[in-house]
Order: sequence, then structure tokens, then C-alpha cells
Amino acid sequence: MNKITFYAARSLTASLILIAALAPSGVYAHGGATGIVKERMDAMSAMADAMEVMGDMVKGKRPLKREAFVDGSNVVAEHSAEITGLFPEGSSGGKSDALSKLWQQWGQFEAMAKRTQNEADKLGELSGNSGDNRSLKVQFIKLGKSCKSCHTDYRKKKKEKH
Ligand code: ASC
Repeated sequence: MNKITFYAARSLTASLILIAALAPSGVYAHGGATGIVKERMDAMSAMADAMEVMGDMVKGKRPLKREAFVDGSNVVAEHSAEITGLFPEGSSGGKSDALSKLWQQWGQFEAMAKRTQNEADKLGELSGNSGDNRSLKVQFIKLGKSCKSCHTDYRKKKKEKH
């Protein structure tokens, strides 16, 4: 193994440990939400479900099927394209877990949604070609980090949630 391969392998391993440590999506209770808040929670849940299926494959919990990545990345790409439209100004409060700074930093939020869409599109391209599974895993991790960075900045922490 040359040096670059070694570091790449080490960073993939570190990333796998990182994603294994992430809270499962099921910890977020969406009960009681209505209207646009429910709509965006349903979209997030659909993306989380798709991420969970692919994540289990990346972690080796179930056999990796490239078709599952084609489907999963499509789900994430389609919903992430809708994200900004699901957060009209002032739609925090109630059952929503969105932090109001999201609207103060709208440009940043928009850029993050776009980045998630781009990362999902890239994952879709990779899963549709005959490349190696390793690059698929690396791209999946990039996508997960993009989801996570937006949640870190703009979603209430677990203890503040409803
Ligand atoms: C998911 C999910 C998220 C993201 C993030 C990835 O499956 O529910 O919020 O992926 O955890 O890092």
C-alpha cells in the first residue's frame, strides 16, 4: 500500500466510524406537526430512510447493491431540490425543529441545500456507472456530511426538541 492509498484508507475508516456514531434518524419525533412543517419533516424522513438503507450497505450491515444507491441518491436529490421551498419565512415555532437563524442566513442555507443536491447527484452518477464500490462509499460519506452540517447549524439540538 503506498502512502496515498494508506491515508485514503485510513480516512475512509475514520469516516465509517463517524457515520456509525451518528444518531439513527428514528430519534426525531415528528408527531403532531401539520402543514408545511409536516411536509418538510416527511421529506427529511424520506431522505433519512434512504440514507439509512445506503448507510447499512456502506457499513457492511447488508450486502451492497448498486441499484439501491441509484434509488437512494434519487430520493435525496429530488427532496433536497425541494428543501428551500419547504422553509417559507417565519415557519419556525410549534412542532418545528428549525432554528430561526436559518432565515437570517438564508443564502448559506440555500447553498447547503444545493450542495446536498449536488452530492446526491454525484452519488447517483457513480452508482449508475461501473466504478468501484469504494468511491461510492466515499461519495456517500460526503453526502452524509452535507446533511449533517445543515442539521448542526439550523436544527434544534435533540434536548431542545419537541
Ligand atoms: C441520515 C440522517 C441525517 C443524515 C446525517 C448524515 O440518515 O437522518 O440527518 O443522514 O446523519 O451524517
